[in-house]
Amino acid sequence: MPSSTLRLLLFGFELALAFLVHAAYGTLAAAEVKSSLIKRWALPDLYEASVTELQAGLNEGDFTSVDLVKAYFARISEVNLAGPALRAVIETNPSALAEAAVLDAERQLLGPRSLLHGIPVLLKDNIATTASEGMNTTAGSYSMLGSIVPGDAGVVKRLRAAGAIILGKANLSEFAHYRGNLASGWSGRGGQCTAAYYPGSDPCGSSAGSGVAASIGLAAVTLGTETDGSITCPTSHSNLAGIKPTVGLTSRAGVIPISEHQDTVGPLTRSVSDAAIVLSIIAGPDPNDNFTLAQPNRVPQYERALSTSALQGARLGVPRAMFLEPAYSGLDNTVLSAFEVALETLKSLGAIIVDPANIPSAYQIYASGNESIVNAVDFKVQINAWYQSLYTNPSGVRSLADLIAFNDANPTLEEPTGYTSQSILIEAEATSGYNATFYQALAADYELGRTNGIDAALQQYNLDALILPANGRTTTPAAIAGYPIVTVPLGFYPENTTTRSAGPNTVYPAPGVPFGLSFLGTAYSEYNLIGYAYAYEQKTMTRLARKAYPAAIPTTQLEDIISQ
Ligand SMILES: *[C@@H]1O[C@H](CO)[C@@H](O)[C@H](O)[C@H]1NC(C)=O
Ligand SMILES: *[C@@H]1O[C@H](CO)[C@@H](O)[C@H](O)[C@H]1NC(C)=O
Ligand SMILES: *[C@@H]1O[C@H](CO)[C@@H](O)[C@H](O)[C@H]1NC(C)=O
Ligand SMILES: *[C@@H]1O[C@H](CO)[C@@H](O)[C@H](O)[C@H]1NC(C)=O
Ligand SMILES: *[C@@H]1O[C@H](CO)[C@@H](O)[C@H](O)[C@H]1NC(C)=O
Ligand SMILES: CC(=O)N[C@H]1CO[C@H](CO)[C@@H](O)[C@@H]1O
Repeated sequence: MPSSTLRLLLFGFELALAFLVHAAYGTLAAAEVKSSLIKRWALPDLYEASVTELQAGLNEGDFTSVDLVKAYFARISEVNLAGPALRAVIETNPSALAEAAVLDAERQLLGPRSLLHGIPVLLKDNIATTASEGMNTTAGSYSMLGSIVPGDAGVVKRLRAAGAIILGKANLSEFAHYRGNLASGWSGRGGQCTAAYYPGSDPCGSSAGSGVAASIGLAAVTLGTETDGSITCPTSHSNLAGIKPTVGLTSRAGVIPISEHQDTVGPLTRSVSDAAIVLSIIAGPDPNDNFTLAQPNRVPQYERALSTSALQGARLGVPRAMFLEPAYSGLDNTVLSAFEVALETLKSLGAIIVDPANIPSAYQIYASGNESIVNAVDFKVQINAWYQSLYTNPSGVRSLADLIAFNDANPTLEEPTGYTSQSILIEAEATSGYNATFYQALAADYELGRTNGIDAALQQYNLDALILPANGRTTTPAAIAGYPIVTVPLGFYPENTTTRSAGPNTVYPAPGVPFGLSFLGTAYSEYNLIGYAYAYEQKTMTRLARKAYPAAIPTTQLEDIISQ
């Protein structure tokens, strides 16, 4: 029986019960029973609950943040190692319940600090939280287990100041997929994360656990990071809204790095509204990340961009030559035909579609080795600095060279069957710091991604944004440019899809698995991109067309916690 039918039946039953109580005990008792039953009927379903719904329930006193944390913990235990063993979460926060109680008390006295007051947030395990709170920060690697980081990441400081509760750490592709030729979503500490729309399906990475956790309501919202595809692709594979912000909009201080020229922190959520709320809070300058000091003066209130008419008159370009490039694997007929339908929908919402509107550098970007040079040199310099910055590290690892040796010395932890490669670490170790070759590669990337890339297409065709399917390697132009991407659900593979291997233990595509649509723009164009994505999302509501497979849907709801 669909849950909506069940709820209607229950509601009818509850009203009848209230009536009987009324007859037997008089008006007061009946009113009490009725109001408590109607409250329970009105509690948000944590599978889909939005930040504003949760915030309203907290303000109404329907439930507390302590209830929310308990409910999410229970949902995590149902599916993380038990049941479908999705392995989306590495650790939960042992201080979360105590923090929630303090924030509940503060709400009673003073009201909420922000829309995220008392809202549980899950962080990718490369985003630092102060060790005294009880959680590790490891990028999934045993080489950092028990290490003491200097403190909270810049984005975590902002979350805490807004009253958010850090619920735990999400699994990821180890080192944000900067380790070797490995399947997405695997880390030594977390094991193989799989997505919730088909058993054993590829969650994509590297923010794999953040995506899977958001998709089935293991937290209210989650944070991930992207260097090239790591928010966009898990957003796509988990039927979510995601924002990869401009490099420099959100602080990377306290984030285990790949490359300061490409890394960025952003939200993975069930709706564009939630993503906008989170971005408004985590964006802004941080003296500990000087890239953020170059951002425009004021962080916009991104919620204000949420208008269903945002696409009226917007000029959107289709960089179609990118689809023809063989390197863009993942753009099969299912995705491409859904994309064609999306173009018609966008037109019906008032957008002007310019097609084709090619990125002049598209072919050169895929032939170019510049991104690898920039990332390899940056990674070695920055990961060495990370290990050096740790107050203590029980593994004894203090450098990239130590890490490579540690992995080889601990094969059961870090090199189990099917997950042995560390080719990228070895390649990075072979680099020798910032020299002319590096700066030439960086300049070439900015030219390929910006001046002869995204900005060239935007200017040549007088566009507000570009649109692309989110699967495949469609993220690289924005990655090397440091430019933003906003992704929303586009469609699902049909039931008769033949599964293909995506790693030793994962498949993609598969019957019913989701894929997304991306809006790309120039630096700091998030406000407009959020508007376009929102208008499209509200028209299509694709996310609601399909749920996770039954075993991957946690059953614990707030009413189970409240009635205990
Ligand atoms: C890290 O994980 C270990 C082992 O699970 C645990 O004992 C410890 O409390 C965690 N936190 C820190 C900061 O080490
Ligand atoms: C950040 O500071 C470093 C030196 O500390 C400098 O090399 C770099 O250019 C600065 N970056 C920005 C974007 O200001
Ligand atoms: C970097 O990009 C430039 C411009 O496209 C190209 O000429 C050069 O060959 C690239 N370098 C590498 C190492 O691929
Ligand atoms: C810069 O270092 C790389 C190794 O990281 C090396 O291959 C390259 O030749 C060096 N370039 C110059 C100009 O020395
Ligand atoms: C899957 O079903 C659709 C109709 O729903 C059909 O057009 C398509 O050819 C089928 N594909 C395969 C691989 O059987
Ligand atoms: C919260 C949680 O379930 N964490 C688990 C993640 O996976 C590792 C490895 O299996 C377990 O040790 C953790 O308990």
